[in-house]
Order: sequence, then structure tokens, then C-alpha cells
Amino acid sequence: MHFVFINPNRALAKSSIWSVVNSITPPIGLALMSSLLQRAGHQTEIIDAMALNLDVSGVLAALNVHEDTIVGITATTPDIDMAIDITRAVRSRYPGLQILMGGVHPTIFHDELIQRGVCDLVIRGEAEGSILALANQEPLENIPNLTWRTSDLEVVQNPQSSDFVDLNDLPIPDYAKLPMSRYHSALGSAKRTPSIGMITSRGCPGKCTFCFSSMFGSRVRVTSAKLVFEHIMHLKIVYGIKEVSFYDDTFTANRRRVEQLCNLLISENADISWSCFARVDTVNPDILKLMRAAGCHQIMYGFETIDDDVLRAVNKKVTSDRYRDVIEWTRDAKIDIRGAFMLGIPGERSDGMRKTIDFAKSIDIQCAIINITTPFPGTALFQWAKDNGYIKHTHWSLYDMAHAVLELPTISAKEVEAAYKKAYREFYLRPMYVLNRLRSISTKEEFLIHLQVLKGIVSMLIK
Ligand code: B12
Repeated sequence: MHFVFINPNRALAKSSIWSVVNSITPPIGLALMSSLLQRAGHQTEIIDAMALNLDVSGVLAALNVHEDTIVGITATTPDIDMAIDITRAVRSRYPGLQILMGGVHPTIFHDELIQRGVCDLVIRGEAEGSILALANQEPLENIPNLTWRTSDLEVVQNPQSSDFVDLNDLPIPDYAKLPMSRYHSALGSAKRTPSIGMITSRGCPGKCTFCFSSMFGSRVRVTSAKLVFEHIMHLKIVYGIKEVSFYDDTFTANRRRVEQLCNLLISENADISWSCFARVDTVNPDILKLMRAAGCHQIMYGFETIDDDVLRAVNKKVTSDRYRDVIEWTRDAKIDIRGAFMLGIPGERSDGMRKTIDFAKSIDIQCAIINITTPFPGTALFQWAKDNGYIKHTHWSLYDMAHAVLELPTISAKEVEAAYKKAYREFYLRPMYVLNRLRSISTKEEFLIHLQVLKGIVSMLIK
């Protein structure tokens, strides 16, 4: 069979921090499926409309259709509208072509998307097993995780499989089909180029109410340190990659594996700089020092807020007294901190948001990403907000963490959006911050990045 996978483009609001720091990351899920299918003797293509900045007509122009083609489109919530526009255009140009969807948003709205005729098939959740079964033309009713439509137009939801793939059995994503020179890490998170995003695990030990964590089951699965190392070396040798951003939900969830990977990077003189995401309850001074020695120069911690009652309400399962220790240990290890914060969490009042902004400013971190609390479908937060009538609207493209889509009794959407701008202005445009950053800069590249961030913040604030 012939599969064409599409990663839709995404229009970022100019008033959003993402329009400033946005990364372009390979669509890893699509590239993995492509490798697997190719290994099984099928033909594949990937159109990364995001990396190539293609609109719908650009996607149509790039689309190659054979007799046995299935078009597969991925979508998160904010880019579902763009994904739907693409399916409409494909349908009208090629009526009768099978359209398959997958990824977070279709996993939740599978039934509705098929009922509305947007697509014919959805693979919910992890898709590696199901896509091979589909390609091998197994009867649709036997394919796990598949939602499909019978000839009587009845929508059928096959059972969800409890078997998950062993990540160590997966091939390297099909980078050869991607525009590799277009990828780069988020501005301010890489200190060398070319840089690229990678995922080395599935699942998260946390069960925060605002995060959609059930996509890949509840257990954390990891790729072995040896395979991660080989993957990095492949990126270095074939594509000249010098920096990796690990986008795992909690890269440090399995400490033993982090140690093994760090030891490999050190003993093999890998010369790769890298950054990752971590929870404050998964690090200690020793692992941080080892990570630094292995090339880690930045960690993003999800602090969210300093208010313990609010942390408890979102099931973060950490208390803020740990923050100062972790910040100190990370600083001692000479690793930069990118702090992630949330504004407008249910239960929070204006003074709570004020405390979060003051906390972010007080801890001498190199970078802050301050998001507006967004109830993504499939999360406990979404269900709670829906049940209580707090969802303002479901214009999905505005579910981008830069627009307030909750109207809460304790705090208005307008107040939250005002605090969002205030937070960026106060954090980045402090003379002390600018001065400290300039002092810590050692290369021309770092200086240019810093200037670009500041320029971006100013232009975002006036939009
Ligand atoms: C890396 C990452 C990014 C990267 C880019 C990702 C990219 N190019 O694909 C960056 C940093 C740019 C990013 C941005 C954003 N992200 Co993000 N991101 C992730 C992250 C951490 C990993 C994604 C990934 O590669 N996973 C590994 C691969 C293997 O999994 P996968 O893509 O889901 O694919 C598998 C299945 O879903 C399925 N599948 C996927 N697509 C398709 C298509 C077909 C046809 C089929 C059959 C199957 C299929 O098969 C794959 C193999 O099993 C996830 C969390 C997570 N752990 O998954 C969040 C996550 C996807 N992001 C999220 C969010 C909220 C955002 C942002 C809105 C943040 C922001 N404010 O900007 C933006 C918006 C992105 C957009 N385009 O709309 C949410 C999405 C929630 C939602 N309901 O949409 C997630 C789930 C985090 C969370 N837990 O809340 N993100």
C-alpha cells in the first residue's frame, strides 16, 4: 500500500509566546510509522506542511496519489481546523480516497470526525500495531484502536488494545523523508545549531489534571540508553546535528537510564549539547552534575505556581518547598533553568497570579514560559470545566495556551489575558534580567539568540 502522511501547518497568534520561541520539530509519530511501513514493504511519503510552511493548496500540490493510497493526517487540538481544511480539499480533489486520522485530537473526537465525514478512519492512541494491520489489509473489524465506518455508514469503535509497543523494537524515524534542514529547537533552548527535537520515552509519572497523559497508557516506557545514544549519533553523522532537545514529558523519570545515557555521551566524547524537561521530584544534585558533564545545559521545570493549594488542586503531586532546593542544585551544576508557569488555574485569584509572576522574577532563572491554563479535551480539567459550564468556547485554534478559554468564578478570562502580557513584560524587560543575561553570554550565537528573544517579546507585547 501507499501512505501519504501529513503534518498540518499551524497559524500562531502574534500575541503568543510561541510566535517568538517556536520550535520546528519533526513529526516523530508520522516518521516512525513511515519507517515501520517501509520496513514491511509498503510505500510512504510525508508532507510536513508545518516545516515547509505550506497552506492547503501547497499540500495539495505536494500530494501524490496512487490507486492504493491512504492519506493519514495528524492533529493536536490547536491545529485540528487546519487538518480539517486539508481533508476537505483532499476529498474534493480525490473523491473516494481513504482518509485516516490520528494523534491527540482525533483520538478523543474519533467518532465525531467520522460522523461528520471529515475522515473515514481514526487510529486512537498508540498507532504502530494498528497501522501495520491496516497496511496488511486485515479485516477492519480486527484492527485494535481503529474507529471506522461500515458500508451502512455505521461508525464502529474497535476495542482499545492494552498491548503497547516496546520502544526498543522501533526503528529510527524516517528522517530521509523529512525536510531536515528546516528543524530547530525552541529559541533560547539550544545553544548550538543545527538542533533537533527527540522523544525517547512514552508516558509520564505525573497525572496532572491539565495534561492529556492517557495517550500512551499509564506506565512510563523508555528507549534504552544505548539506542538513544545510537539515534543521536545517527543524527550527528548523517545530518550534522550538534544539539538535541529531549521533548519527553519527564526525561528524568527513569534515573538509571539517564545515568547510562550520560555515561555513554561522556565516554564516547559525543560532543552533543542538550536540554530536557524534568519534574522537580525526579532530580538530585548528583544526577544534575552528571547531566551537565554529559552536555546538558538547560532543563525546563514545570513549576506552574508557588501556591501549594493550587498545586494540590491540579494533582501536581509536588510541594513548592522543593523548588528552591532544585533551583539551587541546578544552578550549582551550571545548568540553565527554563521555568514553566501557569496563569488562571481554577481556584486561583488575581493575587495568586501576582505571586506566580513575582516568584518567576525572584528565582534568577534564564528563561520563563508562562502559559494560560488551557483545558485540553481528554483531560480531567476539561471534563470539570465542561461539567461546571466554565468553557467559554470551543474554537480549537484558540486552545494555544495564549488565550483564556475558561471563564472561572474566581478570575475572569480578561484578567488572565492581561496578566499573561504583564508576566512577560515584567519578566523579560527587567533591567536586571537583561544585564544578567548579557553577563552570562559567552558566544556571539548566544548574544544573537538573546537579542532575538527580547525583540520577539517586545513585538508580542504590542500585538
Ligand atoms: C514534541 C511536542 C511538541 C513539539 C512539536 C510536535 C510535532 N512536530 O509533532 C512542539 C514543541 C512544537 C509542540 C507544540 C505544541 N504542543 Co506539543 N507536544 C509534544 C510532545 C511532548 C511529544 C509529541 C511526540 O512527538 N510524541 C511522540 C510521538 C511518537 O507520538 P505522537 O505524535 O502522539 O504519535 C503517535 C500517535 O499519536 C499516533 N499518531 C499521531 N499522528 C497520527 C496520524 C495518523 C494518521 C495515525 C494513524 C496515527 C497518528 O501514532 C504515533 C505513534 O504511536 C507531546 C506530549 C507527548 N508525550 O506526546 C505534546 C503535546 C502533543 N503538545 C501539546 C500541546 C498543548 C502543544 C501546544 C499547543 C503548546 C503551545 N502552546 O504551543 C503546541 C501546539 C502544537 C500544534 N501543532 O498544534 C499537547 C496536546 C494536547 C492537545 N489536546 O492537543 C500534548 C499532548 C502535551 C500534553 N500532554 O498536554 N509540541
